[in-house]
Amino acid sequence: MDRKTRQRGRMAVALGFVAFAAMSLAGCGAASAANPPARHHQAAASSPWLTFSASQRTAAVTLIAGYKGANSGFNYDGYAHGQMVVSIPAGYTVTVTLKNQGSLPHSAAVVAGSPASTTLAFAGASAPSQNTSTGLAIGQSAEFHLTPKHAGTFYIVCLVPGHEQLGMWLKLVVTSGGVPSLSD
Ligand SMILES: [Cu+2]
Repeated sequence: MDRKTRQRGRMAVALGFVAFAAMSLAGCGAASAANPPARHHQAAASSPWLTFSASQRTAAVTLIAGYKGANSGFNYDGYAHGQMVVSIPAGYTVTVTLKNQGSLPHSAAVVAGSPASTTLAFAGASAPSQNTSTGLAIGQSAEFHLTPKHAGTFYIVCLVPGHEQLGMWLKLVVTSGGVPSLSD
């Protein structure tokens, strides 16, 4: 690699970072404009909590723990007690990002059968990846991926003891077709 190529490489990285930072800022703006623990029925592509690519069969779910203190802070994106349903078609690869904006540690794990279950329904389907009962420290983020192969009903739950009982869980429905969506 000659020096010019290297400089161009560095420039590209710098530009990429600026673009990323701008996107992050835009993302925050969009989230706060869209805000109130929103009644966003079928928000899908325009939702701050779910984006997807039908052609690549990928989806990204953002879970903000302790969002605006709803349900005494025991919520994801302002929702608790299964109020928000995340629907993902089987075969999609889903990236779930947990951001802890609450005042306590929290985690997010995908379980089956009942929200009270503490057994992961998919290998590695938790954030943080270890110590889910200790949870993610305040202000931290972590992500995990899952690719559900079959339709079914699952739950996204906080495994910090007591939190699920206080309502810190959402529903995750794996559908046999369609596109990803959110409903409440
Ligand atoms: Cu929690």
